[in-house]
Amino acid sequence: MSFSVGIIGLPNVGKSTLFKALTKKQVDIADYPFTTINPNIGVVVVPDERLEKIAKIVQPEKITPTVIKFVDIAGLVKGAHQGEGLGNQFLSYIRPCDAIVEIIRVFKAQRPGEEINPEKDIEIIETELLMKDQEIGDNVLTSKPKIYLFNTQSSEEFPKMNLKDEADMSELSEEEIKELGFKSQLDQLILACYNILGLITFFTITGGKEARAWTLKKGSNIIKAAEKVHSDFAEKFIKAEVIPWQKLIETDSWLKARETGKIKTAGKEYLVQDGDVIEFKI
Ligand SMILES: Nc1nc2c(ncn2[C@@H]2O[C@H](COP(=O)(O)OP(=O)(O)O)[C@@H](O)[C@H]2O)c(=O)[nH]1
Ligand SMILES: [Mg+2]
Repeated sequence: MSFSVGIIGLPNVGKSTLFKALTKKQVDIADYPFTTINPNIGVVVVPDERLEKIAKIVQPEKITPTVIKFVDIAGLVKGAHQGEGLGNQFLSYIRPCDAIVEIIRVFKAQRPGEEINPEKDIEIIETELLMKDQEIGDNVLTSKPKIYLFNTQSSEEFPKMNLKDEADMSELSEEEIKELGFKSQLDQLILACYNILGLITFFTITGGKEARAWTLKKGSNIIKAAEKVHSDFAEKFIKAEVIPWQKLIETDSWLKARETGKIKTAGKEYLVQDGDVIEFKI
């Protein structure tokens, strides 16, 4: 199970352009079975240098990053809550998402007469979500964590991005992108989503066979982490060995880390920290 982020915004603001950039990027990133679950849902690798560094030490047969899902949600127009556009279908796509990226257009539209007005666009969407929440008597849609992403004409600081360039660049090789001097902000966006979802990452190295990153809600105890890895680890949990990733890198091997007392024993109350490398004992 992975967490999901819905991409929303008015028509023609760059939602599908962003989606394309995110999903194209996967091919180069990692040996991960990239899937477009359906044309609107893509599984995206969460970039993590720590995993690469751990893998360098462990030399595993397999490296498995953690992922989040992005959903390209079409159909938000004024009146969507009353069924305009794709209306209710659109709203039902947002409901299961854990967070939202809302794209706001600040590039000139191809069709004349479409002014740039971020405040107004934000308000239209807010109103649609709010009306729907009021209709069902709940605050499911308006209370989701949200990132406002401004789709700009030129490259600027995050959360301003040039999505068209991002999508165009995603077609090129890493060398070509370097030559053009383009700095992608997609990783920054993915990490920002990870953060607003309140997620942290822990790692397992399963006896040197596989280095793997796992997603966990901030503030979870180690049993919750164990559940992610294997139900047996949770049910038969006795203890775990834990080391912060930096310490493992500094020490250069799991064995040396153990010998020098850098690996700590954690009981079931232990709160997992971002970057912990964990070995479960059952
Ligand atoms: N100039 C410019 N055009 C863009 C940008 N992002 C998207 N577009 C164009 O806007 C149109 C709509 O984009 P699309 O991603 O399909 O919008 P969606 O309806 O929100 O999914 C397409 O013609 C894109 O090429 C951008 O950053 N700059
Ligand atoms: Mg679209």
